Amino acid sequence: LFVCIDHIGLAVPDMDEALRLHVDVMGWRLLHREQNQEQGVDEAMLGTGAQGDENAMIQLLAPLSPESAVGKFIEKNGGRGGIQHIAYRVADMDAVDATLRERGATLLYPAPKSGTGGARINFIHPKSTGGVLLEITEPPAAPHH
Ligand code: MC0
Repeated sequence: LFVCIDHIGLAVPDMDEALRLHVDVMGWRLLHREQNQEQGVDEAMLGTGAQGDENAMIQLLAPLSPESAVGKFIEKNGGRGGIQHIAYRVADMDAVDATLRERGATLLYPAPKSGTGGARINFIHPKSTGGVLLEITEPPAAPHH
């Protein structure tokens, strides 16, 4: 079903501080910035591999409001950040969506929504994955560059 791990989503209370840590200290490259109002996030995508050949990405997610999914996650986590989701890349969202439903997974949205860089995204509820929020993402034809 899945092509690879597309990215790991880290909830961060403070985007500037998180960028200093991950870019200035860790040395990852900033690939993409975006605000997604529907998801309630300010997002920074970081490259972890050689230029243009990412070995999965790291996605920093700062909440746009306390009521957003990431805002609630941070609140429940005592105000600290943490791993909010893991995103599996798929090549054919509609086929994978149908297969997952057939196999009993609980998808959050009836139809895919808009994600980073124009990706099509959906989520599998943590209650049907053993406690981890899983995103499935079909990147646009020319992702992130
Ligand atoms: C909640 N739970 C989690 C969790 N969030 N478990 C693992 N990872 C998470 N991130 C657990 C709670 O602890 C609770 O377990 C149960 O799920 C239900 O929690 P809840 O508090 O009732 O539910 P909510 O209101 O926190 O909602 C959880 C839900 C929400 C997954 C439905 O976070 C959601 O809609 N997520 C999808 C959207 C999203 O995450 N957007 C941000 C990334 P107990 O055992 O206490 O019942 S946007 C993004 O990533 C885009 C930009 C992209 O990549 O392209």
